[in-house]
Amino acid sequence: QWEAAYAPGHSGMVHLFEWGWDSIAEECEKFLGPKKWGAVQVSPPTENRIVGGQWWEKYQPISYKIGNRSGDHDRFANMVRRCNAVGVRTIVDVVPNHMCGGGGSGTGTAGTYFDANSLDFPGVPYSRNDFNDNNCYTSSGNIENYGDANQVRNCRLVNLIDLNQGTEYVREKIVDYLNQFIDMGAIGFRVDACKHMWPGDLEVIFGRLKNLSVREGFKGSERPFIFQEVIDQGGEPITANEYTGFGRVTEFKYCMGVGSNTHSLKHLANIGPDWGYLGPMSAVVFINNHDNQRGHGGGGHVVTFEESWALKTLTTFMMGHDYGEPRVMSSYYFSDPDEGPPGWQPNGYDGGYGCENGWVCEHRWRAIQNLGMFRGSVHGTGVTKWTEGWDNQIAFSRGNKGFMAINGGSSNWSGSIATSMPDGEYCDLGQGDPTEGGCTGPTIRVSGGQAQINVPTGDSPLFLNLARPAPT
Ligand code: LAG
Repeated sequence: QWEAAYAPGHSGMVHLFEWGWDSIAEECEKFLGPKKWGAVQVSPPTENRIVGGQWWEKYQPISYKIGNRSGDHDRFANMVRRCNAVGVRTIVDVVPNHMCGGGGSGTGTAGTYFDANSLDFPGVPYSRNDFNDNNCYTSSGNIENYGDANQVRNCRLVNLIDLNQGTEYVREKIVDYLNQFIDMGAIGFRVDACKHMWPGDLEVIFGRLKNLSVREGFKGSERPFIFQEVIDQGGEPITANEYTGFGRVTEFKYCMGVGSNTHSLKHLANIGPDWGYLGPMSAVVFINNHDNQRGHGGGGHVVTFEESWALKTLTTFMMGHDYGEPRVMSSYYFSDPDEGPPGWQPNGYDGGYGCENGWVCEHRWRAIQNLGMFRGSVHGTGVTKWTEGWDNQIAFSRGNKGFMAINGGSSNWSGSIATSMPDGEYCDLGQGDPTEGGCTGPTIRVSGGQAQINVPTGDSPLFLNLARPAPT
């Protein structure tokens, strides 16, 4: 439940936030597969309440049927298959903490009726007894004080009707909800709002999930990869550590940690438990996520696509370093923090493949696109030969499999840098792609434990990584 079943040589998650299923399938085949990314994290696929087109509608479940503006059940299944076929796994964002916001009634994105006044969700079905209102003692019924763990877990989060995962019935429904994705060939889950659920309940639910699907090509012994969203930036009684016994947990402190060190990269050498963070096998790390890039979910200064130079530098570091399981955010431009994705349609939405018309597509940036390939090829090694230049420059090796140099300074960085790579001529994945005959970009020579590097300063390129020998 801690390791993602990536295809050999593939690594790293890309969150294709709000993309449609057809577009994701195409992106897997044309880009993410060839570039050897490990997995896509997709937005919640199940039926949601229709509010006004905001991105956060998808965090208001109406039933566990697959179907919303990203596409229907068959398109989703087709996407998972097409991505698996090119070595890219699917990680599903699931929302088991709650149903929709209280009040009103209507029909969800897959046509299912609900009544949020009487707490009736016939699509599952859930009714009044399945919810936590009777276990919450605040006057509003909402979470009022994050200093009280009981409230945080039993009361409503921003008025979202709170499920009681302590009951056998609700547990069963959630297990079925998640297992349907495993049957389709998904490898795991990003689990929303785990701080708001009791760890003991989650342990039971995750423990009952099926192993990955043999019919969809897995060995039959692999557990689903679980990572739980727990926003723990310190200062509250609930900590991320309570959740590490049954899956990984989002390490939100990492966003702030890297974000405040873009001008002192050398400080990042020992980022991880030494900084009071989760253990390396427990943490999922990221530079920003879909919430904190727009001022939701936590807060504090995080580096986003708006600071492209810093984002490239930090993403390179994150993917190159061995702490945590990394995720890259792929965004769309927005002016209103609530606004939905560009060009969304109520039904049969197609994400506008091509990374144009309002999509940022950080995962396609030159400096970022080959980082999955790099990480996939250094699997199983640790950081060696950490080296610092004088002007915010760092370099390190990943055993004898990879080397990375990041120039965050204002001058070019050139010379001989120590590496544990064997002698040879290597493709600089930051600027070029490996080909049959060599490399479409510059190559780097390693001899006698020294790499001859020249990393220019400026917006791009910022780094070299030498995962691949360039055959001559
Ligand atoms: C999370 N963490 O546990 C996310 O960090 C957070 O962003 C999610 O809220 C939350 N879980 C529920 O999945 C998001 C938006 C909220 C939005 C909510 C439900 O950040 O703004 O609330 O999803 O769609 C919206 C309105 C609220 C309203 C609520 C219910 O913004 O004002 O009370 O809907 O009607």
